[in-house]
Amino acid sequence: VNGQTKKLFNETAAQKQQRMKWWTDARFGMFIHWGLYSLAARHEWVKNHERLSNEQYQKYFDEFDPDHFDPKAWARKAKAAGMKYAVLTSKHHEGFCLFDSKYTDYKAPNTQAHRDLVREFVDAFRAEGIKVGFYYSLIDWHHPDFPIDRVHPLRPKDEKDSAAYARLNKGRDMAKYREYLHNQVRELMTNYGKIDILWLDFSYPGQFGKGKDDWGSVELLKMVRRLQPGIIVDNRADLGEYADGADFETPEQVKPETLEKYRGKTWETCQTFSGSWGYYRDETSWKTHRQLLDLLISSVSNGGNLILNVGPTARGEFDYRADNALDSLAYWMHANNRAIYHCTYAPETFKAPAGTKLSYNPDTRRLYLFLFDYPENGSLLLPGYKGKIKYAQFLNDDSELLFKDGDDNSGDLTLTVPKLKPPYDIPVVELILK
Ligand code: H79
Repeated sequence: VNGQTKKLFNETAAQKQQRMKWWTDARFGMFIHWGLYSLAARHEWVKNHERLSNEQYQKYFDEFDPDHFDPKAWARKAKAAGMKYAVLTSKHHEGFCLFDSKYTDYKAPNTQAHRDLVREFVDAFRAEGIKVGFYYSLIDWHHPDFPIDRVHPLRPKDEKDSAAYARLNKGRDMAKYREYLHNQVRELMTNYGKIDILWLDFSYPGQFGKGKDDWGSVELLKMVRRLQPGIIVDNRADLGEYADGADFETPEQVKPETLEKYRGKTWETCQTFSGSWGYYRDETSWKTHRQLLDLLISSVSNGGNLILNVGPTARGEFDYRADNALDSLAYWMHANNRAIYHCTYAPETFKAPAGTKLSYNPDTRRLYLFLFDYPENGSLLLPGYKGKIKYAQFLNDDSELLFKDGDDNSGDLTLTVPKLKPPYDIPVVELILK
């Protein structure tokens, strides 16, 4: 508030950059939202939206039976799509734990699954060489000590009535919940080997809200980094003056055009296929292949990551729409991932012509031109590129593209492209700088 910031960890900027290098290079990850809400199949906030009590929600715990759960298949699909890390909801706001916690009975081992599903996720993804992370909800709509606030399913009808909150919260003790949350995060950071990412969600400080003093965020972060020194942690625990102790910003479900303002920061946009994070059977708002590609390309070309979410079904598999979307991304990434990994925004001098976006690999000094609109007339004018390009090719087949520096003083370069568009929704041209 007073603009003063304090250091939470003894780490230089260069050391932090080193710790995060694999992640900033990766650019593309998979989010997985899976829990009891997958049975309701109408949004992971169903308990909140429909103001359901624990008793009303109990049927999902009783019926949870993920007989098709096959995390190796999930991991293969993530890998094929070019995703380098995966983050699973160990516990979402509903409070149900996919892992075996000794601090609760509200967990997968006590359902018809009869086992720790987080452990199987970790083993399967690690085996495919994919980094693993845990999403852990700070919010808990099941725990008896979690005080009812303005975001709780059991919030009073008049959401500003402080007397009503006081009545509802008799017997609820935030200190006890805080201890529970710290205990569970300690379990997650202790029992599953090396964990690469922790994704805490989320804070809403202010009246009838919750923030860093409720979560004990500063102590929590210290514990996490002590147990997992290499871990990367998101920015949603509300660290206040210690905000520098968080590793990345988390623009959620934002439009690709808004990502330019994050240049120079460390960030990851989290996005869904259809709007909801949990499996939502009847949702019809699925993004097209082109929209998904735009999210990935817009992230990289503004120096950030994309974590794209899958909401598996209650039986534990990806539904056909998620499979189809991932297959299309796999096809595109197989041919074009050199424009994604280790790439960022292009140096100032290179502007993306209309209908294109640009990324840049600073190590190989190669520019990537994403052709959102394929040039109809067989050529593309690149303003200011004159004299700067050594070689040009399509990325999907390394086939040469001819180009010519302009002979006037405009600084233009003209790239020739074939009539036949390569079989990719958005083809990529690789420009090797002199
Ligand atoms: O796990 C996924 C979502 O379920 C969760 N984050 C992703 C990764 C999420 N859903 N919504 N949100 C985060 C933001 C919610 C904001 C609101 Fe509010 C809750 C708007 C109104 C109620 C914050 C709290 C602003 C006012 C109160």
